[in-house]
Amino acid sequence: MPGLEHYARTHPAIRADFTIDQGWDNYPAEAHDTWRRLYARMETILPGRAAPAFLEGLKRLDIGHEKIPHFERLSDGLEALTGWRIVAVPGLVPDEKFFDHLANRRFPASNFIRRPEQLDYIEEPDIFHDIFGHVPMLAHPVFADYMQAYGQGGLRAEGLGVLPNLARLYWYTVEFGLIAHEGRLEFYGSGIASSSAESVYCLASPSPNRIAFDLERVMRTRYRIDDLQETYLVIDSFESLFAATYQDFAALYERLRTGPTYEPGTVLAQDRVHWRGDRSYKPHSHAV
Ligand code: HBI
Ligand code: FE
Repeated sequence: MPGLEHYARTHPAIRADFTIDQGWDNYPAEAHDTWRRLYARMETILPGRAAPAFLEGLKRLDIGHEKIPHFERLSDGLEALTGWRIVAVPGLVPDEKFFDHLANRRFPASNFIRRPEQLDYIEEPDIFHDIFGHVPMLAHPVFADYMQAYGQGGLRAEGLGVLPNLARLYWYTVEFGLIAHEGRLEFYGSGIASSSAESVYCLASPSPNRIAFDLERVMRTRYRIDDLQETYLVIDSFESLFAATYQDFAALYERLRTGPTYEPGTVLAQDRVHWRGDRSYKPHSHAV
């Protein structure tokens, strides 16, 4: 994770909490054009696939099709709904800074956008992932509380050696979560909602497993950061997700000190399986 000194070379005005000014006036026309193309592409894919909560958030926030959104303006609308604001950061920030922002209902969003030749894939979260992917769900009252609780839990977990476990919870819910809704699956995860390939694959492909969410199970399951997922975890509702995770994790962390860690594609006898993947898609990378 880059430190303050690293970012200070390119962002001399970076603050101790790793925030910077968004610098909206400095985006070249090409940057707005990349936003417009990414937005237009996702817009045709979302109906019938994205959870109503996501679509509702997108609609209520008026994120903007044509130009990169202005964080202050967008934050005013978001704050009126759930009390969250968006702050600009230059990229990934250290875990404890990230958790501190979330615990205070501030979502750190990268201020840069991918280059035109990176339309389909980027390593680091850019403004399209952070804003289009994450912010609609922050307009949902229960999900907004879940995100804050995750930040508070992260701060408490510092130094306990369990951050990899906690990061898996974030990955399989906030980033790549599916939800069962009226007998069908839909997605709410930001990594899905900001990817034209994964937003189709996650629901339509026979390849990945789709397994009911279980807290200890997810904390024991590795994930891939640079490929389509082999397993998606399915929640029944945002209320049940919040209820399952709003507890003191001390006893759970104690259990996690021993016992198995599962590879991303594993299906267990105890799993409630919505769909058992045929594993026809072969991932080309390793899991973390
Ligand atoms: N920083 N900007 C940014 N965005 C993230 O999603 C992020 C981060 N720092 C740490 C982090 N995520 C994860 O490692 C935590 O969920 C543990
Ligand atoms: Fe993300």
